[in-house]
Amino acid sequence: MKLLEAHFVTSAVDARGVPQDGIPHIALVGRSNVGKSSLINALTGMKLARTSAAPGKTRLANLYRLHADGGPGGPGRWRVYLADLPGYGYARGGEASVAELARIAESYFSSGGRVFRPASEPGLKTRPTDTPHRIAGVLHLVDSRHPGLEADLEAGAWLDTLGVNRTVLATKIDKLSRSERAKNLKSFERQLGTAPLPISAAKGEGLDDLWTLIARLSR
Ligand SMILES: Nc1nc2c(ncn2[C@@H]2O[C@H](COP(=O)(O)OP(=O)(O)O)[C@@H](O)[C@H]2O)c(=O)[nH]1
Ligand SMILES: [Mg+2]
Repeated sequence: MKLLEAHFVTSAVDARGVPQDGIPHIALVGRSNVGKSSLINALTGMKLARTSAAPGKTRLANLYRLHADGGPGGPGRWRVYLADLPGYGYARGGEASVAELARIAESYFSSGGRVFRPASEPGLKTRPTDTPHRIAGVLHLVDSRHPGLEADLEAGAWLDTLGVNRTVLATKIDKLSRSERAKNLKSFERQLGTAPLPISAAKGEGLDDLWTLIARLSR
């Protein structure tokens, strides 16, 4: 697989700001500071996304368009948007993380053909909208050093109600010793119901596997 081009395209404020060009999206979701921007830069080998030691900078959905050739499925060119959504788990004043995520991500996900309905309407959790963008998958980033955070568990449960393919990425894996790594990955698997893919934007671990996943979801 070869990356041909990668660009920052736009900061979408609401659903109308999302390009309706038929290119599928993969959304990056996670707590502020978990490493979303660093991952986009590591995947592309470019400084496309602003990274920061101070959490809570992204207020909009930042869209990055990738153009690649090959990968699983053989030769052929394909495109995908990586959508860097605002981080959750940073609100002051006690707003529940899941409410925060729902608020910031709602128009993004609802314009993807899925509208979140209250539980009082059983069987009507989703409905198509007029101009959907296809969300091919969600990358749910969790910090490999901190299993069991309430915000991540709530977010995982909320994302599952959307019915989108969700992959958990355990970020900053380079910061763990061998024994911590095994222990924490097991904890995440138990808590989130799926084995996370360990990744390091700093050292490159897991990025080949992630590219394979992105190609599989996008093509
Ligand atoms: N050691 C290490 N640090 C990382 C890694 N990924 C991100 N960071 C650091 O974590 C901080 C937050 O990263 P950033 O990408 O801005 O997080 P975002 O808020 O989710 O976009 C920055 O100081 C990064 O340098 C990683 O894989 N390994
Ligand atoms: Mg960021």
